[in-house]
Amino acid sequence: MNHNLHALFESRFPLDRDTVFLETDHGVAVTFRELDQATARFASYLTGLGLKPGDRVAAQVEKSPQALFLYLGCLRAGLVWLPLNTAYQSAEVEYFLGNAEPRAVITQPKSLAWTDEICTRLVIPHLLTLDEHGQGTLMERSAAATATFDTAMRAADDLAAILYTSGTTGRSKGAMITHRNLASNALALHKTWGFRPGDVLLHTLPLFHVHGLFVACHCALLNGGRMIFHSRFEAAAVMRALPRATVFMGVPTYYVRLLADEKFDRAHVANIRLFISGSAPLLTETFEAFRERTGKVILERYGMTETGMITSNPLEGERKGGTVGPPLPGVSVLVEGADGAPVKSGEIGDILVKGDNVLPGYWRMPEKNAEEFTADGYFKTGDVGRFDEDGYLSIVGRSKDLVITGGYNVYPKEIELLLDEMPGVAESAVIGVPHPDFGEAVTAVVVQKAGATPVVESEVIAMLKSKLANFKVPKRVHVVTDLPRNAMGKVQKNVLRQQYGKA
Ligand code: MCA
Ligand code: AMP
Repeated sequence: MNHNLHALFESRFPLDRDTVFLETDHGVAVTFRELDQATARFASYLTGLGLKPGDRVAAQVEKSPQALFLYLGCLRAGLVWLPLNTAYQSAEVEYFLGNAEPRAVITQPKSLAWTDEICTRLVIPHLLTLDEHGQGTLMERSAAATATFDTAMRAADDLAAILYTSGTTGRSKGAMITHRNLASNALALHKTWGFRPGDVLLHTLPLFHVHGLFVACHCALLNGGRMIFHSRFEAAAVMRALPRATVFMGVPTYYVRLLADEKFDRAHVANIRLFISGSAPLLTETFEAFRERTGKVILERYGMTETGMITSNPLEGERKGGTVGPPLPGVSVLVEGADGAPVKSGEIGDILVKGDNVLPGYWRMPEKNAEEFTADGYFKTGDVGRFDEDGYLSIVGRSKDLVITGGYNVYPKEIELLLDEMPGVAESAVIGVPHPDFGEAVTAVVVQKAGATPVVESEVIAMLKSKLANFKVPKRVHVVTDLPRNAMGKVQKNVLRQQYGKA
């Protein structure tokens, strides 16, 4: 049997290949026949360049149907997909490319010059472009490639993708994701969320992270059904498209922004059978406000890049606000105390996960694998939670130092390392503070070095903007004379959060 995830998708394609798979916000429709041909062309072209199954293909491209087809073409050819957020700057990208050693890189025309320099330094043989309209050298050169392709044989444990996640040490790790991981999770979600013929998914998430790429697209592909594909989330455009959709997925900020528009009401959502939220905590007040305004109960689920989706509130039965529901079928979740034993329901502990959805490990980081898994193969999520008496999980905190802003993860250490190198900065602490739109906002507190050049907020922000993806840049920088510490000398970030939480 071929365990290539693409073979599973193909088995679910509708018999009538003229069925529409995707329509864009510009009204372009793509049928399953066109999808099949586009992915075959990419697979033929890339294998024609000499790329072999297991080789990595990195892509830092804006969302477009072609970007999705490129991902699927890579799957089809057995290549390993390495998606990169378009907000990443050159230093961040150089680290990822140096670590993953892709054989081909696809970038945006506007990033070509600096990406070319990186590829030359790292001796990466193939560099192509793809812009937000689905144009570029990739399209030009692959246009003549064969539009048929025999999907490459893959074992279940072969790699399908590598996704970089930042770490608490400030160093990013490549999460290795296998065909088994993706297939098991996609099948569990498709079933749990009751995808059915005729469903239309309104897709507004970015394509370079798990939520938009795996959770959303895989459900639509398994359903052999239609997606309305918006290049980005924009509340007014979503409100216009909702009446033609049946399912919508988003991060909590999307729901906050929809509610912020007074015109958003029951008429917009009448056709929607399921609103799903994840990637960050959905505030109970947002959950309640959405129910009140629309009559619809958002289904919240919980997942991670390393594990795919872990739990989900039910389709049928009660969806409890403030919880992320019970474990998905095939996923085992433990909440453990400090002694390593599971705690009773109602008690708080560390969340551990095991199942076919869980990554086999980090790319070329065996030491991380030893740290992040227990002896019996459970992955340590770094999230802290509790089960209620009905088996619903609530996330009550994180043992990892992480800020989630608008659904994007920011590891404070990465920013603190850069701040500490600045002239005039003695030390720093980066925290998340409540933010009405992004849930949490990144905030920096820096200690002025005595007698050194004064630290100026706007200059700190400008420096960070030149080095980091924009969503990681602190919205505020507070300059202080010292940081609060506990008896062990550890910075008390909880005290800082209280102090600067209202900024
Ligand atoms: C943009 N900005 C942000 C964020 N996004 N600041 C903080 N947090 C953010 N998330 C800033 C930019 O730096 C810029 O600031 C200004 O906002 C405008 O940028 P723009 O790109 O125009 O913003 P936007 O289009 O309004 O984007 C906001 C957004 C977007 C729509 C909420 O961030 C988004 O789509 N987030 C979804 C993230 C996602 O897909 N997460 C899933 C990860 P300046 O002008 O100063 O530069 S997967 C995952 O977490 C797991 C597996 C799971 O469970 O799903
Ligand atoms: P990522 O590294 O982008 O995969 O983000 C994974 C992290 O997002 C998890 O470890 C959680 O901390 C957080 N997360 C995802 N979904 C939820 C949710 N529904 N509620 C709270 N936190 C969530």
